[in-house]
Amino acid sequence: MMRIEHFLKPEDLEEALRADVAAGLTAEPKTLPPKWFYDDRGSELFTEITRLEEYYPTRRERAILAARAGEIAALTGARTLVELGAGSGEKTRLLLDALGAAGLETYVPVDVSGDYLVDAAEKIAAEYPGLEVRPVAADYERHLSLIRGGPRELVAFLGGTIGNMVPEERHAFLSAIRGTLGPDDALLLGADLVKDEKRLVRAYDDESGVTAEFNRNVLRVINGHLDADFVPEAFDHVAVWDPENEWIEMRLRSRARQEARIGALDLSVHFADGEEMRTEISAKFRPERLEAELAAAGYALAAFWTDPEGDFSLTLARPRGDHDSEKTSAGPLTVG
Ligand code: AVJ
Repeated sequence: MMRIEHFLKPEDLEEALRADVAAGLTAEPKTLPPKWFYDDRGSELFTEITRLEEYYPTRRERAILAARAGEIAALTGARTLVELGAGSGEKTRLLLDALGAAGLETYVPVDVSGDYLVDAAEKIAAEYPGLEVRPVAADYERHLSLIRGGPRELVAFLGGTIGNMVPEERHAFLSAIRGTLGPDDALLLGADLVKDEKRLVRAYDDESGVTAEFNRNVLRVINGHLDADFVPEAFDHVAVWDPENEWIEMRLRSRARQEARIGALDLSVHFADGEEMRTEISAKFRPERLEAELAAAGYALAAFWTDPEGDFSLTLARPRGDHDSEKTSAGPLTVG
């Protein structure tokens, strides 16, 4: 059995869910954070999304990694790979193959879901004999400083999940990662790019309705864990492009006037007919903005890659030494 390091116990997760749901459902407008989509069913639905014709990000990021993994290995000489939000199996393997050939010693997958993490880590350990696999169950937004990396560390945050954060959260998160990095370490960041609105909306509102089910799944998670009685089918899936913030917003729109009871919180929530509740933002970036945000968080770009279509980006960033912080003109950071 693989040993797993736990900074997050199942009770902590339940507690975080309660707090998020209590705050989000009593706010005006109501919101729910996207991290609660991913129970077993939600993770399966997300995997299904990644295979949809409309959902390009996973395929594009995989193509960039396939083309650039060798360069990433050469540029970083990484001996430790820390993957935040691990589990993107095939993409991980592309990295492990290239980094492994160049001297990678340790792989530290970090994820909130312990069960899933152990399964994935055991598979990888079996496929890469000689690689030390050290899974960590943690909330990377809260436990970053507790995660032990190693020398010549590469921290990978892939998939475009950075887009789930609002600008202030991104800044805090990128700065916190920066705080854990030594001069020989690096960050590998996957981020989706601004593009034609139609394609963006289609990617989050697919023909077959998989994303709609994924969106409604947050209500099932709340039902299951907080003794709630949401009727998921009583909410419509909505995906809209917000041109000001340059993010896709997913919402659940109540199909009628209705009440939901959340037993574990002793809370009843009223929804008006047509009321919309935000469940996710997925921000899209322009390269200049990404660079500016990274600079503001204390990084210098080592490489910036996109797929041939320019749909998705992969950035390799290094900590910027204090001495050159003044001469970097990061440009205005667009926050808010
Ligand atoms: C896993 C956060 C990168 O924002 O594109 C997919 C999640 N939401 N379809 C994204 C998601 C709707 C996805 N991330």
